[in-house]
Amino acid sequence: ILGVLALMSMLVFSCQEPIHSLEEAAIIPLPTNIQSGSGAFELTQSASIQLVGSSQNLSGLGDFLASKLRPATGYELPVGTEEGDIQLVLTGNDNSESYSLDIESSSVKISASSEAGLFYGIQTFVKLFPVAIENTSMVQESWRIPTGKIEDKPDYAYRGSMLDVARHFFPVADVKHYIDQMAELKLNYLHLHLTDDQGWRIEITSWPNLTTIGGKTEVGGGEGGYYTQEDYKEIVSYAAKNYITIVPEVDMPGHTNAALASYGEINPGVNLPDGDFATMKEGTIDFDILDKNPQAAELYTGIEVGFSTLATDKEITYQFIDDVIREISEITPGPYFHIGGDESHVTEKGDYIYFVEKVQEITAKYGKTSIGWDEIATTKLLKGNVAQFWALAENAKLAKDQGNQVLMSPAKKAYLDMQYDSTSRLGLHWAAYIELDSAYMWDPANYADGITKSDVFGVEAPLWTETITDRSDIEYMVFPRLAAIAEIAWTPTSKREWSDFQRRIAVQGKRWDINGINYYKSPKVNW
Ligand code: TNX
Repeated sequence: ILGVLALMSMLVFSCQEPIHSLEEAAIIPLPTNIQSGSGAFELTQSASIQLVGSSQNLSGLGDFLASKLRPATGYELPVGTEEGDIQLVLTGNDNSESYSLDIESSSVKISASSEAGLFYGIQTFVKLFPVAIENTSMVQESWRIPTGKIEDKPDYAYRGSMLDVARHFFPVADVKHYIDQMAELKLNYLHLHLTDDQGWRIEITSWPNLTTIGGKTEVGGGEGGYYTQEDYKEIVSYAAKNYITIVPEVDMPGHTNAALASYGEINPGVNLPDGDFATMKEGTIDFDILDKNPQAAELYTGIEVGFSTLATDKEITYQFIDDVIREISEITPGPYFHIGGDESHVTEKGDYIYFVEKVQEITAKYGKTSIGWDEIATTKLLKGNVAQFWALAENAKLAKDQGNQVLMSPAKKAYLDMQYDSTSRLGLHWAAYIELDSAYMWDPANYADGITKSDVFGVEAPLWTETITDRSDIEYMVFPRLAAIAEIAWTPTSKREWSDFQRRIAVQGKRWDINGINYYKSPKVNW
């Protein structure tokens, strides 16, 4: 009897019941509109994918869908223009990210007026199948999904995450893996925090020491690393295939110790090679030369913030910044360049304003819109530039009052490096402990005093990596919270419900299990 019971429980465990209506589907982010039908569509051996319409990558989208369904089903799923059971219909070529998904008992139609919309429709479709669809080798299942119709579009056009590759360096493969996970959640911007006190992570050919010196370490004294421009291009194009735009950040004028260690001339002040400035007699030293060439800073591997600053009053600093922004902009097809601007505690206020205004001009000269941490709103913002709210509502308000928008990343809700609770092995807690329910229950349009929906540019969840050293650590801090933030960015607040999210995230956990993702098993969820 025991043996029979064990066998039965194994069976229950291994074949998850197919869902009986579309409303039971566990899709994250929750689609805006779901109408259940009364039948079922079954994906069978003979199924094929039909492309309707034309665009640069329509067939790539067909292949993408096939590649999601082939491994677990073992079906061939040919992709072409002949009549097929699954139709991908591209009806236009605009910026919309909306899609509709019609499931009838004999066919499925995913249609959209943009490739991105089709991509999201595909992501939703795949998640209607039993979770076993995630397997990379064949499983016996009945691949049935309920009929009905989904119409869906995002609430915010900018749905992002940030990865801090400066405090700890992560190889290209880890970034690609992160991109895959983001794409499943319909996130569309990956902000790479490429520079900080502890490391410079992007090759700048005109200033090679940035990587040969500044890239050689990280928090805790590890060996660091950097992306060559070829690596960066590879990340950009991999992201683009997932309808994700890269936003590069060069944090300045603070958070620049790695750059200051690489080149003496961009350091503030005059540091004499040996000896004491005060005891030098006038006429014995060439102040001009010294002023151009103060000593470089020491490399830094701790986790304090706010101690470094570029020289804001030197021509050479702006030449440096011009070169950096030019080189990175040339290999960045996206419209945004993040200029940092946070925690510049050792830059005089007036110098900070002068600096940030000048850097915005340089960014604009290279055709990019600037994004910066909320402190940049204390300067005059160029039209269209964006302040990223993380701490100070009064800064968000300053941006709004200038007619600029705010990207919402409140540290108390959206910071993925915050510990879940006091027992978390990784993370910091200066802003808050953020359990999954806390990460889920807030509204970007109603969070910072004085900021309303029309002021909100979008939502972004940053992962700072002072305490994070590898892919598995990243996954532990990011999941499940990134799913919560993705839903906040995609699904209108009026449609979101914590109890329903709890149900859906538990199913998502099963998908993560199959994919080997090291997510945090929050006690708030019945996994
Ligand atoms: C504050 S948030 C920072 C980062 C740290 C982070 C740690 C912001 C704009 N600056 O430099 O990594 O806290 O949580």
